[in-house]
Amino acid sequence: MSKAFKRTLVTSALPYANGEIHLGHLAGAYLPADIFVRYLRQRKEDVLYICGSDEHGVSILISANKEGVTPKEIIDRYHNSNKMAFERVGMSFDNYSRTSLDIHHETAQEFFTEFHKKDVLESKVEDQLYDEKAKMFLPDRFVIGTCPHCGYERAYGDQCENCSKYYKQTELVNPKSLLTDETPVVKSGTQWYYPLGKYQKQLEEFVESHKKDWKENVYGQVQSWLKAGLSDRPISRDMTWGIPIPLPESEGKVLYVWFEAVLGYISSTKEWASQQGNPEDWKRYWCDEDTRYLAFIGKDNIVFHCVMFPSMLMEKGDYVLPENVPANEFLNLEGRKFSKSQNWSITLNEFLDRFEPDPLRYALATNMPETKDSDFYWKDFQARNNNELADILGNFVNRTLHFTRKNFDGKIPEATSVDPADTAFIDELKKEVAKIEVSYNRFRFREAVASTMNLARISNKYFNDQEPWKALKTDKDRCGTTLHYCIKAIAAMAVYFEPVIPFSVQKLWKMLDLPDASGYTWQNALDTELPSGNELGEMVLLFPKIEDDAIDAEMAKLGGNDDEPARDYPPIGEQITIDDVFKLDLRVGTILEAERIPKSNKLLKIQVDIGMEKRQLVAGIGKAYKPDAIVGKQIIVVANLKPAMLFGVESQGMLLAASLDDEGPTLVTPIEHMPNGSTVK
Ligand code: B3M
Ligand code: ZN
Repeated sequence: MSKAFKRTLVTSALPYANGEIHLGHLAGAYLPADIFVRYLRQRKEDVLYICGSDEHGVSILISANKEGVTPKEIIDRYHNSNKMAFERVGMSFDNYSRTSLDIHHETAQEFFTEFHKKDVLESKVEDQLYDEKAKMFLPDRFVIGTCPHCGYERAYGDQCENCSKYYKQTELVNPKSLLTDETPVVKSGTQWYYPLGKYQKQLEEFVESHKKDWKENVYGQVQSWLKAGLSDRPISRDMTWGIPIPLPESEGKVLYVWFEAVLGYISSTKEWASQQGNPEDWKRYWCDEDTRYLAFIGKDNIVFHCVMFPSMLMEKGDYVLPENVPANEFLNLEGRKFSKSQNWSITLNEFLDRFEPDPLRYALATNMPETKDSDFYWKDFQARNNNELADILGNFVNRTLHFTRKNFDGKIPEATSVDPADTAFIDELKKEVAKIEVSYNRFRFREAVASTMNLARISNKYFNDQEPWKALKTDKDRCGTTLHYCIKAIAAMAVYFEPVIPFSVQKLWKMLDLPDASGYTWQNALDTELPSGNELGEMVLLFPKIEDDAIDAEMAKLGGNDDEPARDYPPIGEQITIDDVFKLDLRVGTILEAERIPKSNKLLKIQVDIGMEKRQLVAGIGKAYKPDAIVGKQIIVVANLKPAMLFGVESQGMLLAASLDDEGPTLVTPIEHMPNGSTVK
């Protein structure tokens, strides 16, 4: 890092208060931030960690509609349960706020009003999607359709969850209202627009200045945005749930959730400052160039944090911009996306009802989706606990303290017979600590945590090499010295492991019962003198083994139906006659070749033999199938479909595939092998 900052402000994305936090969320924007914050606190740096619930937006309204309750009921329920889950897993927020608070409404309205007064905002009459049955303009999340960029069929009105592109709702192909299932019409309406394009140059400079320190995925995504050119974005919506636009002529309109949610970081900091009895102190973090601001998020939020929010801060002036935006990729569960409706999920609260937080933190940290998507596997979780936390770290602590109790009256032995091996041991630990620092400073958490466990590996090796059980009989001073150094290593590890397993570290300090443990810092832990003769505290088992039964029970629950399956069945289509059915000419064909269409992770270009001829098809099955996996398979082709161009490639027909919710698509195939060209009726 080039600049020397005086303090660090860390934020984690504000989760929507319309669902429970699950392990995927935790691994994305929360655990890495918490580990980093705790690391800085161990270094005694000035750091503030801010988060809260995102309580507006259409997704909350949709949840409320589905359940037939008020949005307020939804946000209260999930705000409280997520706040509790975060506490249980040790998220050390200095403040966890909520965007429904007055302080946030005021902050967001202040930004809007100031922009409006400065004539930054433009009121425009634009085409929008209108639901004639519900008699309202449809906010973005109330519409789904096919993404104009990648062909994903459940893309929202403002952004595609598949390719992350951001577009106008009228660009959606085959839009459908989520309120009524009707096809909306295009109608003109008035909205407030934010001139994102105005900041193009400033944003380019800002992003370019971070080329070296931002993660590749973040820098790359922002670059492609900037290259495409930024345009005006509507920031008002016609609905009642949200922050009212503070203008008489805009009655009935609220601020677009993303315009205000990012400002939630600021209002949460204001709330914190008031609670501290120093209401103006938030400015120290937001309005002082000596602050380093780090925004931890998931990859689907990159554009809002790297483009939209910084431009708003630039326009407001006097605010710090994010110095880094370490966005993680996604975490899957046992090889599949988390899905509540398919019961392929585990919420954080459920998890913590059955297991301790530290093994979870450790297992997720070793396997974070840092540079690519990764998976949580139950067996891996068990192995990380049993084979690493218990067998490496737990074992070292246990053997050292047990030996000391048994042979030295439970008192820290004096180091009366120091040997080069002891100083070499400390040096080796210091070298590993230096590696951990480098990794943390580059936001490489997996690497940092692996090096942290090496401290316990190095310590076990030292214990084995020194063979204190032999020295006990021949040279008790030497034996005591070895134990002294082992206890010194444990105290230091309490510091270095704290960011990852804070609950166990509390227990460690109790077991050591050091009178002034608070004097330990990241920088001095291995140089701090141990008070020889001091009595150790009670021993406890740090990491009980997790049995196979417990893991098998969790795996058996996945995909099961003990909860009501909340499937989103598409409605049955309009009735047709047998003549309509016979209009379809369906043929059996064999896939000869398949390849991906560049820039689309969904579309495959497929060559099919349908007996009398070959056909080229473009099919949206690229997420479910690797091209190689389908070559040779027999499929069913709609052979008399008018050819169409998709992504610049001609598709001469269509193949049949089944899907429901986010399950599938799976190819429909004849159960016995049939000659190509056979008709299907
Ligand atoms: N609530 C989206 C999400 O939970 C959104 C983040 C807001 S950050 C200001 O993924
Ligand atoms: Zn897309």
